[in-house]
This record gives sequence, C-alpha cells and structure tokens, in this order.
Amino acid sequence: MSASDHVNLEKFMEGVEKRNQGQTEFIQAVREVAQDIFEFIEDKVEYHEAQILRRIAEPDRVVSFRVCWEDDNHNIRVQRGWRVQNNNAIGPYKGGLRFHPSVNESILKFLAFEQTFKNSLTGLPMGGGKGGSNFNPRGKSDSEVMRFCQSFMTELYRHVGPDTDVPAGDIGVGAREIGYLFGQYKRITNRWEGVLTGKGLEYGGSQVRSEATGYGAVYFMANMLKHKGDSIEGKNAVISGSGNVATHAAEMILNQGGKVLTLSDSGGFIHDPDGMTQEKLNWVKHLKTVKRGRIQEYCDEFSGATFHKGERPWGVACELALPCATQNELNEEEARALVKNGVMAVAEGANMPTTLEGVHVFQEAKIMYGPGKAANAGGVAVSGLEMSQNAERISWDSDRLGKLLEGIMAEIHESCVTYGDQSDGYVDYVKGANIAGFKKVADAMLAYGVV
Ligand code: NDP
Ligand code: 2IT
Repeated sequence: MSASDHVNLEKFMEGVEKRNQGQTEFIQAVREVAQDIFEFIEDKVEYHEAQILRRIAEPDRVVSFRVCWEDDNHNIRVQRGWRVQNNNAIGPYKGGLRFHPSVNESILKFLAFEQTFKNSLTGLPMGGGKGGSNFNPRGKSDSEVMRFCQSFMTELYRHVGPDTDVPAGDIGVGAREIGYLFGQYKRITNRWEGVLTGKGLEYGGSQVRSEATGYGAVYFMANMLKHKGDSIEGKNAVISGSGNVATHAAEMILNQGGKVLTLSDSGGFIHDPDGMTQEKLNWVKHLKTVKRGRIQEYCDEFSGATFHKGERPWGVACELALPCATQNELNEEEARALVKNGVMAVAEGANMPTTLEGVHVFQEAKIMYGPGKAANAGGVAVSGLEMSQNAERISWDSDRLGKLLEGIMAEIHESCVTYGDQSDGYVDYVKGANIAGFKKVADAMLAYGVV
C-alpha cells in the first residue's frame, strides 16, 4: 500500500468510526476489508468517484423492532429484533438470523457487511443481509421458542420475501427455529414460497444444506493444502464450537483422513487425544440438537477425553485449526501459540473468529489462512441452490448438490488465488477474498449509477 493510500485509509476509517460509534465489530470488519480495497482501487478512478466502498459500508437499511412473547410461567418478555439489509446490488438480500444474548446492532452490521462479500464470492446472485435477536434459546422449552419465533416473524414478514430478502439460520437458529419461522410466515401471508433457507427436507429444504458450511470449510482447507501439494490425510485438527458448523467440519476432516482432537462450547473445550470417530460425532450431534446439552458431557461418555473449563482449544498442538464458534474467539496470543505448535493451515468456519492482530500473526508466519468470508461460504452457497430449487419447484439429489458445493468451494479458492497471489508464492487469502468479493458488487453498483 502506498503512503497516500494509507492516509486515505485512515481518513476513511475515521469517518466510519465517527458514524458508527461504539460499534467495534462493525468497525473491525470494515477495516479488514478497507485495507485491501484501498490498494486495489488506487488506480481505479471510477470506484473512487462513485464512493463505492463508502456506500457498501453503509447498510441499505437497518430495521429494528420489539418482540414480545409469553414464557411458560406467563411472564411477558420483551426482546429486540433486527434485520440489517446491507446491499442488494447483485441479488436479493441473503444471510442468516442469529439468536444469542450477545446480539446487537454492531454484530449484525458486521455480519451483513461480511455477507455481502461472501455471497458475491459464491458466484450466485445474492446480496448481503443478516438479522436476529438478543433472545437466548438456551434453557427455553420448545413452546417458548415457538412463541418467540412466531412473534419475531409477525414483524419480520413485512421486510422479507423470496425476491426481496431471504433469511436462514446462524448461531441459535437451526432446523427447529426455521420450521417455526416458516410456519408463521406461511400463516400470515397465505403464501408457500422460498422465503427462508435451511428448511426441513419435507417442506422445500435442500439436501446437503445442513452439512454445507462445515464440509465447505474443510473443502476450502483441502484446496489450500492441495495448492501447496499437500492434503488433510494424517493431520491433526483442532476445532472450536460444537454446533452445526463445527460438527460437520469435524465429520469432513474424518472423511478426508484427518484426526479431530477438540470441540468446544461457551463452557470450555474437550480434548480427545485418541481422536473422534463418526460414532462419537453422532453422539455430539444428538447431544447438541436433541438433548441440547453441554460439550463437557462428552467426557462422561468417552474415556480418555478431558474437559478444560472456561478455556479455548488453541493451545493444543495441531497442523490444522478450524475456528467454528463465534467472532473474536482466537486472539493474537492464541495465534502465536498455534504457530509455535506447528499449525500449517487455518480455515474459518465461523465469521471473523480471528482478531485483526491474530490474522497478522498468521500472515507474518506465512500460514495458509482462509478467512470466513471465503472458507465458510459453502453454507450460503447451498442456500442459494435451495432458492433455485424452490423457484423451479423441484428438488435435486444429494450427489448433485455435493458436487456443486465442492465445485463452488474450488472456484472460491481459485478467485482468492487470482487476487491474493504474492510474489514469493504465498497466497494472501484475505486480500484475494476481499478483492474478488468487492469487484462484482462494485461493478454492479457502477452500472446502476447513483442510487
Ligand atoms: P450453532 O448455534 O449451531 O453453534 C454455535 C456454537 O458456537 C456452539 O457450540 C456455541 O456454544 C458456540 N458459541 C456461540 N457463541 C459463543 C461464544 N460467545 N463463546 C463461545 N462459544 C460460543 O451455530 P453455527 O454452528 O451455525 O454457527 C457457528 C459459526 O459459524 C458462527 O460464527 C456463524 O456465524 C458461522 N456460520 C454459520 C453458518 C451456517 O450455515 N450455520 C454459515 C456460515 C457461517 P454454546 O452452546 O455454549 O453457546
Ligand atoms: O453466515 C452465513 O453465511 C450464514 N449464517 C448462512 C446464511 C445463509 O443464508 O444460508
């Protein structure tokens, strides 16, 4: 980056910080993208003149609303709901819904911003959005979750639609929640249409969607390794999280001959030095989606495993690391520990799990590092294919969808290499993903003029 670029970048970021005070996650996400984009657009006057990055970093709209519901003890509860519609230059807004007590406007704005680049990278016609609520599904009965989802959709329905905005799942929103949300949309509008993805297979869902994010992250990692003549076979993997993304990433690591040593949740991590098997993973999936239990119960079930209360797994020696829980769950110090212990490749199943300082540690050490917007794009890619199937009113088989997912992840890897290849042969996947994702959205915006 030239000196004048640096000055421009800092001036740009000053404005972003001023306009989005206290929204630390959003500012972090914009900075991570802006540093690469400033360099890329240095000699591209049309992007400067049209203020493209400034416009992408200002959501088209942020809808915020009250969500009232009644708990099982007849208490009236009040939550806040949001939908952030970041950018629809290349297709309807698309992105998940997150239900977690930490959810706020900053987190949803960062996720919607990231989603805009990620969706562009998939090659499918999808804009970027994200939504959710500070509702905590943990410990709630099915009836409580149903009443919350119905109340949430009673407001959300007026802002979404199959050609307008198509939400899906994210943290705390899985098959159960999507079912309740879709049921309420259908009831209010009297329309059966593909307004959500991640639906059950009985009612318009797609094969391979539930596996897609985790499998895709491992395909991306396999592509990074293949680019350097290597593979996952025989390598040790450390994974955080134990939800949809983490368990499917673990499954695909096993399928490709790797060994999975850890999983985690917000209570701590489990370390299984013998490695996980498909049977053990099936047990975890049941624990998390049916019993809704805690990962520490793994150690009561499988001998040899240990639970590390309140800790994250990044101190366990491994060649492969897959953060699959949440944002900023891997910091500078933890990145250094991974590098010291011999990590070769990092693929992010979660969105922005590594802090900016942590990313720099990986890049300086020339670790293969696949950022979330590239590595975890498999989920939204298959969501895009679910939209296609709903529009065609037909379901494709899992073989076809599995191959499409693998192909899309390989193409995303290629796009990252195209824009991220450095003179010493190191691939800067952050830069590659940012530029490839930006270019398509930016060119569409240029075509529209000032709107
Ligand atoms: P799930 O709700 O299925 O699982 C989330 C997992 O992360 C749980 O193990 C949860 O533990 C843990 N977790 C959540 N918040 C925290 C926290 N603050 N600290 C520590 N652990 C935490 O969600 P997903 O697997 O769907 O999502 C995981 C990540 O992947 C998120 O970053 C999401 O944005 C991203 N992602 C998801 C996609 C999808 O298709 N689902 C697509 C692309 C990205 P606990 O139960 O204790 O909260
Ligand atoms: O972060 C993400 O890409 C998701 N939560 C999935 C979004 C989607 O629309 O499938």
